[in-house]
Amino acid sequence: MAQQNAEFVVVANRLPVDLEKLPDGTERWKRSPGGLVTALEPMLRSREGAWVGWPGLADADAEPFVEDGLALHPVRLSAQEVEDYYEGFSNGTLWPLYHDVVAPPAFHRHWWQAYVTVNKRFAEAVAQVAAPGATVWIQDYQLQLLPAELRALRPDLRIGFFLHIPFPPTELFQQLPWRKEIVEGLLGADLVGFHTPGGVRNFRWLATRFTDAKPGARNEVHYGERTVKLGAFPISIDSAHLDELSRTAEVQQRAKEIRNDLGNPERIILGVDRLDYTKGIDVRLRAFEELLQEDHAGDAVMIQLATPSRERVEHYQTMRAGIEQSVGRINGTFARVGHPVLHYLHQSLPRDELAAFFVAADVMLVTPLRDGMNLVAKEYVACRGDLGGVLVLSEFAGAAIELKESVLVNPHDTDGVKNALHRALTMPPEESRKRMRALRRQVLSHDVDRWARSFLDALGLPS
Ligand code: ADQ
Repeated sequence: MAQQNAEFVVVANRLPVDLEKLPDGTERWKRSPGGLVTALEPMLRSREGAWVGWPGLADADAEPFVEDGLALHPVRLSAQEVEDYYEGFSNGTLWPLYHDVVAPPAFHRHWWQAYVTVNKRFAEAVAQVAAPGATVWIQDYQLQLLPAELRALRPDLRIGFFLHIPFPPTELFQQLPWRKEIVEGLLGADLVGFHTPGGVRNFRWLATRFTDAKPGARNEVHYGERTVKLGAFPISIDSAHLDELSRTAEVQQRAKEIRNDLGNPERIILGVDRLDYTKGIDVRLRAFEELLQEDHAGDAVMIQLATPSRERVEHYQTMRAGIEQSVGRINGTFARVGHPVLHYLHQSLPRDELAAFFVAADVMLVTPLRDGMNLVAKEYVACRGDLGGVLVLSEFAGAAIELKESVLVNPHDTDGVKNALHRALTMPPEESRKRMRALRRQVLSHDVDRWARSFLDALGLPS
């Protein structure tokens, strides 16, 4: 393994590449593009960067390698660890707990043990890779013990942590049997970042309640000899690139084809999500169904695109069955032969195809019960250079703080969502254009580069 020479290290549960096993038993690396990789790649490449993460395949003994100047360091997870640390504690305990308990979290001691073991393994891997005095940026809820574990091994490092999901209200966080350990883990960082000021407030209160940390200035706590900075850094997307992609002749043409394939309805309603119970897909299906029952949907067709996600976790299997049953019921009642009112694709689509759907959609329904940020809302706005389309957005998405000119809804209020959908379907173009113009001003001026830069500035990494 390369010895302690990376000046800037990103650590995430997953590497930016996936290891795939082919049917003949051989393995190959496949790039997994994402906003985070795009935003961080230039910084990583320009300063001897390294990325530490799991390659996505259990029991894989992959060696570190360099791709295009970026050093990739795989961390091994056994099949049992994938089950207990990843599917178990990360996605069966923390994910529902941090999303306002919209599904009941399970607390299992053997899941917790695996979480501790894997976090320690990540700490050892990073300690081997980081140069003296290097900057390390840890990503997300799977690695909340890593800041303290790493500091114990390498007190010379500058450590930042960013949480991509909401940090929950204090009463909910306190359900966690290992609440003190998690807070102490995070306090190992020099800077702990959240999407929203609410996350900062909740964490600050818990830090002073469950550890010896003392409140400092507004966004600080004093912990032992150190000061830990806290901050809100709302993540974003590669706005300019998506704007450009959506304007290409190919994407514009494809958007027309989609409308044509749907039978040229008056209005297209769109939902795009990872298939996750926090995203409120059921909420919007119910609102659409009721609008159809009341004969207020006009000539509208709805499309729900859902990327397969966490298919081995039980809550996800139950939710998927429920959604697919609703889709069947709605079409069974309201479709005509050759004209479904609701199209459901349980598929992951390429970027340009997704952009074409955004361009085609007259109403974008984003109704999570709770979401750290929600990038889909921002992607829709970035694709609407024509100022067309109306965004309906849940108040419980982090994005609602910035995207105030959307039609904001409470996803727990079915009548409210239904009325908002109706309002969006019938909104006068002058009003929708005005709103979209304001939304675009926000999204295009606050992109993912600006997000990364503001976090790293606060952490003290020189440009
Ligand atoms: P996610 O929960 O995955 O992210 P989100 O922010 O909406 O949620 O990002 C999903 C991404 O997947 C988007 O880029 C979207 O375009 C893409 N996607 C969804 N469905 C797709 C499909 N069918 N085909 C192709 N692509 C699809 C977590 C948090 C969020 C936070 C992000 C970033 O839960 O709250 O915004 O991290 O911090």
